Amino acid sequence: MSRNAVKFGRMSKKQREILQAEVQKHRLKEQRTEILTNPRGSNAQDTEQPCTSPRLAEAYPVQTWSNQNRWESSCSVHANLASKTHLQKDNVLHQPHSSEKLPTEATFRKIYFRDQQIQVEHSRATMFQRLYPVHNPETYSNLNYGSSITPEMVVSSTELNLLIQNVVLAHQETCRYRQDNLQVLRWETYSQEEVQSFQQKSMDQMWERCVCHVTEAIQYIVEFAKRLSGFMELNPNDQIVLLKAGVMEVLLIRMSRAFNGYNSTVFFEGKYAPLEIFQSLGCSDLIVSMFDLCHSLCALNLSEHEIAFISSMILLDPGRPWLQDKQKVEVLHKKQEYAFRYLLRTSHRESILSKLPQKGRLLNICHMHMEKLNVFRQMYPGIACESFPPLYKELFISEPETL
Ligand code: HC3
Repeated sequence: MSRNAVKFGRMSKKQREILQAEVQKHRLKEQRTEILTNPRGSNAQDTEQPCTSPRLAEAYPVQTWSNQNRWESSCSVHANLASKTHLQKDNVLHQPHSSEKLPTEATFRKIYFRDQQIQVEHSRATMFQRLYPVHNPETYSNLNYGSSITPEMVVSSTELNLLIQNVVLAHQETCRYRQDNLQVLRWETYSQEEVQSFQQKSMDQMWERCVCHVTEAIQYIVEFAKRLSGFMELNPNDQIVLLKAGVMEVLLIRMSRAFNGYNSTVFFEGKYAPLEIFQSLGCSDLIVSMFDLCHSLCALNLSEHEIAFISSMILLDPGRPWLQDKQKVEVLHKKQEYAFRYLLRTSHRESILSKLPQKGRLLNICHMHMEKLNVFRQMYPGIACESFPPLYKELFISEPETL
């Protein structure tokens, strides 16, 4: 999208699409309000927004509120729930099930996680739309609450503490699942029959499903980046460069939070899943590498604060190619580094620095992911083109090919 087109009032095709998406969003908001006040009303099912395509809709049949699999299998439900405000969420917590039997285990999980959810309602929004929502033009320059920190190096402990607060809060506010909730569920694993039923899914079905979840996780990471002090003050090109280069690495770090190192399982669609569950994706070497990395990270017993800083430093990496204002990113990165070291010093955890996975290891997994994606695209060109969410395509499929 040409940024000048926005600036000078011309209406490009993309911009028209953005506007249309906005109108659609408002319509959906109205419909959601209807669901909140009338959760089992006749319109409730019509508002389901499949995350990707009719194919996915087939994979996730529309079900009723009391069906156990509903939340676990549908991205659109995540997106719907996530877009509610806190007030609305409270309403949902106390009202929708009142006319029903006791909540099922799945709905319990749904309720349990809800307080952590943030706005991810444009499940089809691209990176640019995410960074600069049309209705909120001031996002780029004014809204960064960390902007009081000057560009100079931070030195005082007060400033370091502010920076720590910023990174930790950004992380807390943008994690799909709370650590304590993940802990509670960590022994809830899929049965052998359930594993087999995942294994029987076709390759394309499983890819669509995983890509949908991965994209949702990435939406949260974009939100995390936006809340990092100084990020929104970078020029738009550099924001996109940093996100494109860093999101997958941060996803891997975040994955370790949702990983149980004792039985090698990862939280997936409501339960902990062994790597065999992903068999039909046809990329076991990639999944093995991801699981191995999680093992190494889990062995470090990283705190949420530490995970937050590792993530922010990955995102604000001045070494990424194609940065226009590398220096500005360098300053931010240095500040992060000071604050991280300060945090580690105060918690006597400096020793973890030498044990963190090497950059190359993360990069290697990202390359493997790209390779597997390319193989999949060759096998199923239509699916990658038509059914993958725009954000995923924007990040992992280069521009001319996405057209
Ligand atoms: C299981 C998963 C990786 C982990 C993803 C996590 C648990 C990461 C932390 C986020 O906060 C929440 C989250 C959401 C989705 C989870 C992913 C779904 C699929 C992926 C597998 C390892 C398969 C990856 C396959 C492929 C080829 C698309 O990358």
